[in-house]
Amino acid sequence: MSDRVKVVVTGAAGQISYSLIPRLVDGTVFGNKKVDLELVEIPAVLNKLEGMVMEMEDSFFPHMGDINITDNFADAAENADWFLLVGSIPRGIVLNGKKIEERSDLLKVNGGIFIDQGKAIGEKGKEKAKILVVGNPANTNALIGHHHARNETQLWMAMTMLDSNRAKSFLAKKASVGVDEVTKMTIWGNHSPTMYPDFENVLIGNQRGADVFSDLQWIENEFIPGVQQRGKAVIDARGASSATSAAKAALDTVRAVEHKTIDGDCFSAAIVSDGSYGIDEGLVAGVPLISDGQGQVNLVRDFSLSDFAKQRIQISIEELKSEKEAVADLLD
Ligand code: NAX
Repeated sequence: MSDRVKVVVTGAAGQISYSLIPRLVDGTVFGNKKVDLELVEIPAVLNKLEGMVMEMEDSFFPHMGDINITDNFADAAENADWFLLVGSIPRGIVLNGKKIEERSDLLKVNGGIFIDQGKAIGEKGKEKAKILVVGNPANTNALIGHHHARNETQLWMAMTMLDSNRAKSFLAKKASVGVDEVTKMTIWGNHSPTMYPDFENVLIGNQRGADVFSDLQWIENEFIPGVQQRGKAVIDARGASSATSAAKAALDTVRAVEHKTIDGDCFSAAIVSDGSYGIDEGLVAGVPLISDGQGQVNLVRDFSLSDFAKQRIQISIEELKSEKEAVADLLD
């Protein structure tokens, strides 16, 4: 196994990346490997990345390998093992004289970025490279990227770990246990307010959530909407979207893939559906996953879903289907 790992991060001058990048080289994610970093940004903010590189050099990270900044994604993709696609165009920005406000415009503008990035990853990224899409709309961006990559050895994921971590925190408080006692958490569907946090299959210690959480009023009126709307609550309170917790979630996802999943646990990310659990084949939807720690990630296939869960998941799947329709012209 190589003693180096090459990681490409887009949106590298953004607020999530500011928390994320230093922690990629602190030795906790990739162990003893040297981490080569390719930091990608749009030309207008490349100079900000020069400051980032200086800070990285000034931080004394023994695990940091080469660090390069570029606005050329295709060059950065060459032989990369991991792609953390954080970069995206936010809602509200004016592009070519038009304000990007509608979700359909947002889908198209960001989807467009993922055509070229997908092609470059498929052609130039390593066989079995791992791709984590963080930039929103994450699931549909991943759908577009995967479609254009045309490389089935690679694993495309969209991030639902932040939602999963949030859900664990809500459930731990309710059950009066530490967050470390909450395992086997899955976010089903889209990373959007339709996501479904699975309180029934989760484990609190050794007990199934379905046996622990009998207060269904709380589940329906506080837990599910609380997790679904947490991103907005953070924006309302902080005046900016989640950054530290989003960076931690991206690191948790990389760690979950790189290390063998503990028996009986799983982790949450959205991957391309093979039709299991009634999720339309080809959609990128949140599901329970396990890793063998050797680069192979598998779907956990034996979750039982109540009618309530199935109905909630279907709402999110319908949303993913409509997002796919909205970007149909980007999928040729
Ligand atoms: P910022 O606006 O701070 O940073 C985004 C960066 O991306 C900017 O520096 C921009 O120049 C860059 N960028 C835009 N187009 C690019 C391209 N084609 N190539 C390379 N870089 C490009 O946003 P930040 O707060 O860091 O959030 C980044 C994305 O994460 C947003 O789309 C956000 O909605 C999304 N999130 C996703 C989460 C998830 O759980 N999946 C949670 C957190 C976050 O909201």
